[in-house]
Amino acid sequence: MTAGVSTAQQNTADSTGPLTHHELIRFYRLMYLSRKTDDREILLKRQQKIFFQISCAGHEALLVAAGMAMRPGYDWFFPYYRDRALALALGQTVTDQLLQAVGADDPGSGGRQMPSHWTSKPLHLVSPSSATATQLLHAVGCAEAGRYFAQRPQAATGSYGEGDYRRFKDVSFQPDEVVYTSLGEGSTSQGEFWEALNTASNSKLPVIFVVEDNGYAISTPVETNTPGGNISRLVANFPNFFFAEVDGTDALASYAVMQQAVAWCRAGNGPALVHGHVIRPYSHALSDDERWYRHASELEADALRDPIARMGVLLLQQGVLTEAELDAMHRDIKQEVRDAADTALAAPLPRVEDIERHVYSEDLQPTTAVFRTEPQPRDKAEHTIADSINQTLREEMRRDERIVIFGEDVADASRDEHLRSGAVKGKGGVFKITSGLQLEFGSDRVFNSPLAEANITGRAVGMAVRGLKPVVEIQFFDYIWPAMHQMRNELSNIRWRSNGNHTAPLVMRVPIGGYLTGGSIYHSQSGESIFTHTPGVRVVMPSNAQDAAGLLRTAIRCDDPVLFLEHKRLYRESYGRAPYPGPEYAIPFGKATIARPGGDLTLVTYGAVGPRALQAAQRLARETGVEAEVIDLRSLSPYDFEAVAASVRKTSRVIVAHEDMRSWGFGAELAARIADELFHDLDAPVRRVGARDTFVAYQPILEDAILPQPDDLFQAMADLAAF
Ligand SMILES: Cc1ncc(C[n+]2csc(CCOP(=O)(O)OP(=O)(O)O)c2C)c(N)n1
Repeated sequence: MTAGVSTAQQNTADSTGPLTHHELIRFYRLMYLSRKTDDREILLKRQQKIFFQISCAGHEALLVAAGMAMRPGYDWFFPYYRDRALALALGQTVTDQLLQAVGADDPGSGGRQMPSHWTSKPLHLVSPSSATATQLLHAVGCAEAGRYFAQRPQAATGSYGEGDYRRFKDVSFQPDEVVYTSLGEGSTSQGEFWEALNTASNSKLPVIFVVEDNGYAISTPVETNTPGGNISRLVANFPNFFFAEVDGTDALASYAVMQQAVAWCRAGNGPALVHGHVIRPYSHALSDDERWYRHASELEADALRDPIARMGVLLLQQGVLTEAELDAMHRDIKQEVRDAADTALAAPLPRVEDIERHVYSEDLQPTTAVFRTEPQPRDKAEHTIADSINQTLREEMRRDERIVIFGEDVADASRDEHLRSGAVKGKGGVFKITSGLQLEFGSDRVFNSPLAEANITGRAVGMAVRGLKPVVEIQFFDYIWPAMHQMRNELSNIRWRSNGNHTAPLVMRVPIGGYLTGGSIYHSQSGESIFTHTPGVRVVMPSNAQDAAGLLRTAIRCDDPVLFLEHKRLYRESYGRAPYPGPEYAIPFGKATIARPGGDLTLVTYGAVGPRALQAAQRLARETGVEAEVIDLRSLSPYDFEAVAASVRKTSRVIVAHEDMRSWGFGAELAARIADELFHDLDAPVRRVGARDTFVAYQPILEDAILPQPDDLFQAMADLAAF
């Protein structure tokens, strides 16, 4: 089908529908439990016993409907902060919710997350961030992973050795699993909403998007976010979707559309979008007072639609409960919430000593000797970095069926019938690094993404949470910025914020750097220090073919997210060519190499400055007799301070040189640390060489002046030697 199906506008229901009396009572109970938990949190916040409150009030009917229509621990859930009632319906306890509110050592985050960040590993509630709409792409990636495992069940099983991330992922999947994700109507303005609909639609993925439309995004009304004021009208042309717009304060109507949406997705028809009109009786959060920007008449109209009051009346009218039974239930629930609050307030607090736990994997550290193997070249033929990366990807994909590769133009050809017939040769990336991989491994393992970097990164996070190993490509470092939000706020900290419950070990390969003669502003950028300044992500940058193979293998096999920076200028240079070191060759992260030994001064560098520094060091030795030791860090986070310190203790003089701008660059941190920790070993100030504090210009004479050249490095070393 090419157009989505839509249910009747504004579904309503006034009978008790398909639910039994028992289910109706459970439905109401969950709604009331959610509201009373919010009320208790508000009280606790006023008593300064918790530190933040944001409520589910007014959204309960839609969310209990979703929870009751889906299966915890079977389906997957990527909720947002309003979804308390969903979490309760799935089986999360009030105690767990209040443990998070008081900042106790709660099972979902260990005191790291604000309240309302619903997390439970057994229930498949995946730890959300506070950013609006990022979770939608994770849901898409999760659904892709579920489908992948269903089609390749053997990829999910297998026994693996000590140095293998796969030991830590329980890859369970269900052939008809469905993925839930939700957001407010304001958040549909985020690009990631549209990027998620794009892939869910194109790939007919079983994802239910629930738009909880309470008419406001903090103080901004719906028409400011959504042209025409109705998101259902805007999305209606996405193919393959089931669409439903419903009064989300009507419990039975909500349940009916949720059931239809789930059935649509389970049957493999494609995704669904349920747009529920709800109310927001408690302002945006406790720090907000909506009377500042909403008229009293609006609030009164909303109050008439309160979902709990509506369902209470329905239960009485239909004879499901008597008033006395309803009162008794209310009393029970209030007591349950009071007891849970007492338990939460008395619970142990997280330990300060544990702050740094779960920044990185504790199970498999890429810095350890597990990843140290000797090169075993099959022959002496020398290969470029480009060939070495392609070969490593190929061999790792042969070994591990969980690896998938995607990104812009990385496939040989999306229309693969022409590829298979040999009529077209295939692209395989703008730098041809992934050339031939789709042909060998198939279009479900190597495929093109839409032109959207957040889409690539967010989907990869969702896949990695489920146990796939995405090795994605960002086409140019210059265009990594749309992915930055996903990298900084999701990829880097999902392990930490969930206290180790959810992890996303994946690899992002990124061509970086200049010296291209004409690369200009948007094809020459560096900027590695922005990522080394982000905890939770490993950053490596090889400068020769052997290191590229060894570091990439460690990146793929380890249990942490890795940013793998590939210098474009070095891809096919004769410098750095090496025999291919074999299919098991790995290098631990955080180990530098001495590219040139010397006793008079130390130059620490990495990337494309490496060969320029060697050239300068040879000239220095020739012309002045000064022998510089050149250290290639290879790995930037973690980096090998021990190697730097050992060299500085020997030479007493050090320069840190890199291609990126000097100010605020990677060298600033390294120089500061050397000055701090090696002060007594130094005979001269710590010097830095880096690019000018501009962007890189197109005209070659400008590019040469902006980026550090061998002459600059020579001069800096000569000056330092003479100090
Ligand atoms: C990317 C991002 N920008 C801004 C914020 C701050 N913020 C938190 S909630 C919110 C409003 C969200 O409104 P809506 O999506 O309609 O959901 P609602 O809270 O109304 O349920 C904003 C702007 C954020 N969390 N994330």
